[in-house]
Amino acid sequence: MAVERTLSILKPDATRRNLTGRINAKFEEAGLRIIAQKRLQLSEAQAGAFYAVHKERPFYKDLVAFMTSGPVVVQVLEGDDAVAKNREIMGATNPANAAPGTIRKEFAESIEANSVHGSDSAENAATEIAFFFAGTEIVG
Ligand code: IDP
Ligand code: MG
Repeated sequence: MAVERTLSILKPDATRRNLTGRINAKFEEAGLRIIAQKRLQLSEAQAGAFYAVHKERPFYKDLVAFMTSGPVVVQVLEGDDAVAKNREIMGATNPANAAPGTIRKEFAESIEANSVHGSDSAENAATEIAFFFAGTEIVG
């Protein structure tokens, strides 16, 4: 297993309900280390650019509105197989399909307000990390 880094976002539904510590505990209990973290208010342009891959999807406009509806916490997680491990800890996109014990099963409000984002490949992780963090802000 290779040590990897992945980009994680605690979404506005999570910050609004004061869940940042409980969600971070899930990452740390699973062996992922939070090696960079900051709280941000995303602009419409930032959220739109971050989710540009979903531009043609029917939920894109609502997703951008949701992601700018309150603060987010962006993070870099590091550990063995971090990309896949984080997706496992997060659970399925739709909380109705998420496995017991996952973040989305325990905390998500809906398929849209599903508490966390996690990169879906090592390649996308590198792009997404660079979107939010300068190299000097990441301390492994
Ligand atoms: P992921 O976050 O599990 O990788 P994606 O398919 O990449 O899921 O979708 C990005 C985000 O868009 C989801 O986390 C969720 O917030 C939102 N989303 C995905 N599918 C839907 C949908 O069918 N309706 C509303 N929002 C959706
Ligand atoms: Mg995705």
